[in-house]
Amino acid sequence: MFCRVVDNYGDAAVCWRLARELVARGAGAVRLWIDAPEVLHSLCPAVDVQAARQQVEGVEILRWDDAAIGTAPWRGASADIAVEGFGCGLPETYAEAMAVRRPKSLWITLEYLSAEPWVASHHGLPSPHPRLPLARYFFFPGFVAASGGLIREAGLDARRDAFLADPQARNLFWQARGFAAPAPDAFSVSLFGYENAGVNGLLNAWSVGTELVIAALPPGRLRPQVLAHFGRAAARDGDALKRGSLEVRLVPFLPQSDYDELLWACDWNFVRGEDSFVRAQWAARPLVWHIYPQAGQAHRAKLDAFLDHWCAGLAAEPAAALRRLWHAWNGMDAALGCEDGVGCDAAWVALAPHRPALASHARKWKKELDFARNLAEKLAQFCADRLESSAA
Ligand code: TRH
Repeated sequence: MFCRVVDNYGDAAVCWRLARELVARGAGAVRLWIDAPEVLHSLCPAVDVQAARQQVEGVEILRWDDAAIGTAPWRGASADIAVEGFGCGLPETYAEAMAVRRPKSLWITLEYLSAEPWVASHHGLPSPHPRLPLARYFFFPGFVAASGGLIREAGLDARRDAFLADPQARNLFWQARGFAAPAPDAFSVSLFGYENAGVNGLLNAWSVGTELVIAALPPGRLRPQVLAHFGRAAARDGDALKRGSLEVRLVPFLPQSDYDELLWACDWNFVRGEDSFVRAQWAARPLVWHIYPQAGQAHRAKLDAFLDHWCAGLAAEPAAALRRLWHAWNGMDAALGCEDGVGCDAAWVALAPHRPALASHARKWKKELDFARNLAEKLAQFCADRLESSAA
C-alpha cells in the first residue's frame, strides 16, 4: 500500500486503517509505504518517526522517499497487489517491476469515499496504464452494495457497547484528559473541523441555552477560532473555556482508537474529511460533516448526496433542520446561491426539538450500514477474483 500525505490526517488515517484491517482478516502480509510517518505517529504513537522500516500492529511500515525507492527490497519482487491510496501514484520502478512479474500483480487505485450515484457504476472499472501492460482497477468506497463498502474492524460494536455499558470507562476517558465526566443531563458534543465562519454562531447558540453544553475541542485548524471567540490568544490541552451554558474543553489529539471513545462519549459529533466522518456513523450518533472543500464547489454535490441517503426514511421536518445545519456549517448559504441562508446559530436552535428523532435515526442508519460488506473483505475478494482470472 502506498500513501502520500497531501494534508491533514485523512490520507494516512484511511491507509493505516485499511492496512491493519487486511492483516487482521488474514488477507496477507501488508507493507505500507508512507511519505510522512510523523502523521501516522499522531494517529498511532507506537509508530517511530525516525525508523526507515518498522513493524507495528502486524503491518510493515516503510518511509517512502526517493532514496528508499532506489534501494527498495521489492526491486524485481513486487507484491501480488499494490494499493495506491487516493491517486498518489506508484513509483515508476515499482510499476515496471509489477509489469514483468509472473504471476502478474494487480494495481488497485483506492478512491475517495462518496455517496454520489455514479460511484456504483465506476467502482471496479479497469483503468488501463498508459504505457505498461498492467491490470489496474478503481476501487470506490461507498454506502451502497455496488460500491467498495466502508472500512470497519471486527469487534468495533462490541468495543463500543462495552464502553457505553460501563460508566467507569466513560469517567476514566474524561479523567485521563483532565476533566470530570459531563453530568447526565448535560449535552456533550465533539468538535473536529476545518476553519469555519459558522463556529461563532454555534458557540453563541450553545452559550445562551438552558441546557449545559460540553464541547470537546481537539487541537487543529478550528481551535484558534474558538480561542478567539473566548478572547484567548493561547490555551493548553486540559483548559476549559466557559461562557453562559457552554463549556469548551480543550482535549489533546487522541490516538485513533481513543478518538472512537470520544465519539461514543458525546451525544453529537462534528467531524470532517473522510475517516472521522465514517467513524461517527459507526458511533451511531447524529453527526455534522465538515466536508473537505474542493475546487469548483464539487464538494457540495457530494455533501447533498450523502444527506439524501442519510435522511431517507426520516420525517420531513428533522430532515430539513439537519440539512439546514449541515449547509450552514459548510458555508453553503444564500451567498453561495444555496437555498438555506441561515447561520449556524439559527440552524442549531431550529434543530433542537428534533434532536431525539435525529438520535434515533442515527442508530437506524448505523444498522442499515451493518448490512454493507466491509471494505477490506470486499477488496480482498475483488483482488482474489482478478488474480484468479488472470492466472487462468
Ligand atoms: O484530517 P482530515 O481532514 O483528512 C483528510 C485530508 O484533508 C485529506 O487530504 C482529504 O483527502 C480527506 O480528508 C478527505 O479528516 P479525516 O479523514 O477525518 O481524518 C482524521 C483522522 O484523525 C481520523 O482517522 C480521526 C483521527 N483523529 C484522531 O485519531 N485523534 C483525534 O483526536 C482526532 C481529532 C482525529
